Amino acid sequence: MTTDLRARALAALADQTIELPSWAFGNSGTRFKVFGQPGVARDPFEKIEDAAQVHRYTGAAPRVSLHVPWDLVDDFAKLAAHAADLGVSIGAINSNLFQDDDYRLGSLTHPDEAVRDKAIAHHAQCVDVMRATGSTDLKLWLPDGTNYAGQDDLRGRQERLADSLQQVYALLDPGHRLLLEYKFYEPYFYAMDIPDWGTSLLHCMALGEQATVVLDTGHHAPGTNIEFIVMQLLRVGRLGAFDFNSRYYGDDDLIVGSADPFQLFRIMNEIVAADALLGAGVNFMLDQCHNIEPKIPGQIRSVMNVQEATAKALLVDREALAAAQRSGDVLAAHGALTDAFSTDVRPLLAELRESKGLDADPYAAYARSGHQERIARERVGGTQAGWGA
Ligand code: RM4
Ligand code: MN
Repeated sequence: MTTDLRARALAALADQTIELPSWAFGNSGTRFKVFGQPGVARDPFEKIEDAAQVHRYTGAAPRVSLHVPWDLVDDFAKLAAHAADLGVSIGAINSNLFQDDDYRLGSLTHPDEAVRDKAIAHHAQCVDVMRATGSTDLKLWLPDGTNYAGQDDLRGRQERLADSLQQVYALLDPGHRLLLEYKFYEPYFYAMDIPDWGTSLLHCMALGEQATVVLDTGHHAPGTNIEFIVMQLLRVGRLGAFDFNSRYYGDDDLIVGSADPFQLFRIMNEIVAADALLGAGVNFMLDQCHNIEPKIPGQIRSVMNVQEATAKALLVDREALAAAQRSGDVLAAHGALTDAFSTDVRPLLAELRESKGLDADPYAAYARSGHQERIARERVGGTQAGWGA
């Protein structure tokens, strides 16, 4: 790698940030079993303490997304101050439309206006949380859908959704954004109401400039070319955020970069090619669950994986790539990517961390710190956090 490319990569990596999900620090599992783990956070304050540990060792994770009502507290200003004391801040506020009996047939798409109103009012509550915590992003994953052909009118549901979203959008302050997520299946299996990026984008475009698409890497059919979607959303300035995770089958929510590091590299390559790593309004978030592995180390590993993929994307020789593309040299063009992907960027990242006064290996440094043993010892009594409201 040239010294120039290396220096530019280091500078970009120094400013890259990754947002952590509060729910990664609570207990989670599958529909078969939720395993408890010693030392798991019991309330949102402890979740933020855990997230702050990830930031302390990586220096790259200064924000925490909250989920409402899971993270409801009496005093959100106090929670934000607690975060600030620990060197982090509150990121996106996630609404929850998937755990209320009233939403069996839908929330923002429900045939009954009273239920739709309730789902809209929930977003007013989330916007209040944004105001109290200084968050700028309202993140909406719509779990609505149908299980059987004919169960409801597909088009009617879209019209009701458009109307509900407009009411949610109207709640936002000028500096706020609406991040609209899509998912191709689950919890419904015939038709989801926002199954894909196209549907999400259409709704965002109808709403206005403050609405952008969230791409959760686990929310596509197997084999989908995700980097193509990244490129397309960047082209039209509507990629608001990622929910990063890995999948082998469905929405597995495994550690980002664990299943297919080359895919993560290809995604970050589109980001770097479009100069969208910094200052382009793309919020790089994690949406993961650590069902069997310890949570803080799981998040540290995830941040490191995103940094590695980013570093490799920054090392692509873009001049050589463009020249090969222009001359139709298929293998040289592909080689420009695979050369960068094959580079061991761990020494570069170690250098970056040391220049920030951090340990070269955040994962090992956290393990040595004794923190995991301390929380296991100290956090006794109370109820561990999980997917309950
Ligand atoms: C959903 C979706 C949302 C996340 C919840 C926990 O599948 O990915 O982003 O808030 O899970
Ligand atoms: Mn998600």
